[in-house]
Amino acid sequence: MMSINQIADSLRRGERLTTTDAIKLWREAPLWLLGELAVERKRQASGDEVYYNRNIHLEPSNICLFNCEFCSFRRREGDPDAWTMSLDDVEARAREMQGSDITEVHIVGGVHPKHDLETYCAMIRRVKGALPNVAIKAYTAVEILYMIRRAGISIVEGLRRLKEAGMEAIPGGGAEIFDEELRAKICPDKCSSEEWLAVHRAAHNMDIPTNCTMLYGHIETIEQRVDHLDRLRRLQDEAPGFDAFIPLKYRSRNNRMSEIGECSVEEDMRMIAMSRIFLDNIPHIKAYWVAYGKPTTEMALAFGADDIDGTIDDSTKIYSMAGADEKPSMSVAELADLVRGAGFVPIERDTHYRAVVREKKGTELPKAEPQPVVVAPEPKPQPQPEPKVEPKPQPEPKPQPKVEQPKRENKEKENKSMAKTKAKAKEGVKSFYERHHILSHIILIGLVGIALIIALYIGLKIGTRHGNTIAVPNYLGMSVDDVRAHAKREGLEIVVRDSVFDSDVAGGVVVDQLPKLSTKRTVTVKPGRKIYVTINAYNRRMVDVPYVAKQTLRQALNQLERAGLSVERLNYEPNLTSTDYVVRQSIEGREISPSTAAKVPYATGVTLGVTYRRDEQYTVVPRLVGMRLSQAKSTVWDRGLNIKEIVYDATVTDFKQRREAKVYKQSLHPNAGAQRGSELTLYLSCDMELVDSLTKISDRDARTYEKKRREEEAEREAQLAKEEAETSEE
Ligand code: V47
Repeated sequence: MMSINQIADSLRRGERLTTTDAIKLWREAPLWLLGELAVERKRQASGDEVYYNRNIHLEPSNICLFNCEFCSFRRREGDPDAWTMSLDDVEARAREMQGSDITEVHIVGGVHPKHDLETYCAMIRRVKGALPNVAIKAYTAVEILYMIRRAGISIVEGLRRLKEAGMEAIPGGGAEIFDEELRAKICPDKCSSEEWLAVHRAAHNMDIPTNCTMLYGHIETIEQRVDHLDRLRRLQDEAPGFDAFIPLKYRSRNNRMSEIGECSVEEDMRMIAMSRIFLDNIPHIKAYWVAYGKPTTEMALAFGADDIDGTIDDSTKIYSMAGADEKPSMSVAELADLVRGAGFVPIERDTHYRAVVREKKGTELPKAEPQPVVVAPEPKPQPQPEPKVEPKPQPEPKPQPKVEQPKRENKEKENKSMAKTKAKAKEGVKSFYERHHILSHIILIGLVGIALIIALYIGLKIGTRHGNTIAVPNYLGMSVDDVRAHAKREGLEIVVRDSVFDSDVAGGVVVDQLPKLSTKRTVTVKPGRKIYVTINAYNRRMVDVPYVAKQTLRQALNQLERAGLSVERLNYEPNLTSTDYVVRQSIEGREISPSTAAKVPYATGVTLGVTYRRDEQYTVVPRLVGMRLSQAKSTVWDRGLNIKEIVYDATVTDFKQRREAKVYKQSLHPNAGAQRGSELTLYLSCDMELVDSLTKISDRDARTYEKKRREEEAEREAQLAKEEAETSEE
């Protein structure tokens, strides 16, 4: 086992922390070392910047079907302090924020027994209607699973409907702690860890960004914390889409775990630092100021956090009910001061971590790397009442203590004499230029020449191997043996740091590398430097096969998705009573019965025997253009269709690109009618301009074929009616 110093050195070299080393580091490393390592990683990810946003939370109800031990927020229906907002209340709250500068509404509440998917979608639509320029980050995976189960649809279909309603991102709540035994103790009713991860995986595959959390500081062990972080890191490797991780400190007031008390601030700092160090693939670590309070949040920035959440405007009760500060609210000036106090540069961000630049309002231009987003102020309500605009927050002038006065006078004198000296120098340069006109030009040309030579030299040094650096080669798609041989010739060392499994990629092929290559510049390293690669595994993880027959196709698909299996083929057979009912299931020709205990490799395809009624033999082809493959596949099966072939164009050359590629063409027209069980071919590309342009064409296609299908349906119905009439005559 490595010593703490060896682990620290490996982290400084940019290596990934293993779970064993993480446990050791968490337990044994001095706090200062964790801070140093975490901040080093934070600086690599986000430099000097620390993010905040202008947001409110909307908690539509505190009535919840689930009864978690740690929750101080939950009430039962009929409790005197239970509340439920109607859709009108939700809209009214959103309207209150018109004319404000918020960029995000975070909606989360209890799992209400009377709310269904439609209610949840309607809430989003009401908020979006009132605040069209604001992003909606809505519903935890726990709420989402509840609503889609109730609707009897797949995760993908549920997310599609929420996205269509206006949901732009998913918050990280409900993860609690993934360890199954502990989860059963503190939140036995909640969805399983696998289910929580399945919702976020599906969201990432549909381009919906999400956050993730962990509830810590109660009865969990360090091993259970590391296991939790490890499951998040693995999911992010497999299907990237987490924007931020938020460690949530357990607050102990008014709940059934109160006697445990709360963990120390040192524990908080170790938690923040270890999250930053371990989660090397999640860009942001958020110290949620509402949960921590301001002083601890400021300290968290010295331990690797780079986000503190937002203005909140006294809109969440989850933490105040559990013992954190009452009425959480911070002005922009206070948030920015907190960040500056810790020595970092405050940047206002939107939900997608783009720097916000405000029109007209004269806010300074932030220097963040991500492309700034220009935010127009939300439209004012009609008819216009007195706008309830918060006075524009100004950095509060710090009161000047009296003893400081003489110092200030000295400073003013100093400034005046500096200004005089500068003016004199300017004067001198001006008169020299006037007196020696030609000489000045020669000097200027000389200086420009020297600057050019220096720039050329630096350029050559970076672009070639002059000097002592090597341009990092692109190893993606090569076999690890070839990579090793090439690296040896180049004077580099290859370390396999992880493996993943993709059935379409040969075993041993490199699917990721660190340092990563950049599209903007050549990445160089010193000779002898280690290049860390992730390879495609030779063998797949084995998973249990669930018995999915004797239920609807949607339910069966849902169960297969959760088990990590896919569909090989849907075989339709006529039936007198039902359509889309699964009657049998097999894998590689082997029939599966309720008593079969089979384990198969992850992502194996299952063949399902599905029924159709004669009058329902046609289904509607979905519009797939613009979707990633995983989303397109679930949508196709959900409509009772099969996939014949998947064709990638020349822009897709490796494993990662296959995950990112989107459908640009489908062999059956969207909205056309097709016999259940029909096959279609999907064409995918990473050329997003092509995908975007064909999405528009596909929209037009969809309208045309909708009309055609309706005509065909009418014809078929008439034909059936005729046939029925003929048979009854006979
Ligand atoms: O899942 C409930 C936690 C979470 C307590 O995604 C408690 O940006 C401590 O997830 N002590 C909901 N924590 C809040 C949440 C969140 C908050 C801010 C930002 C984001 C984001 C997400 O609150 C729950 C649960 O883990 N929680 N009770 C308690 N007594």
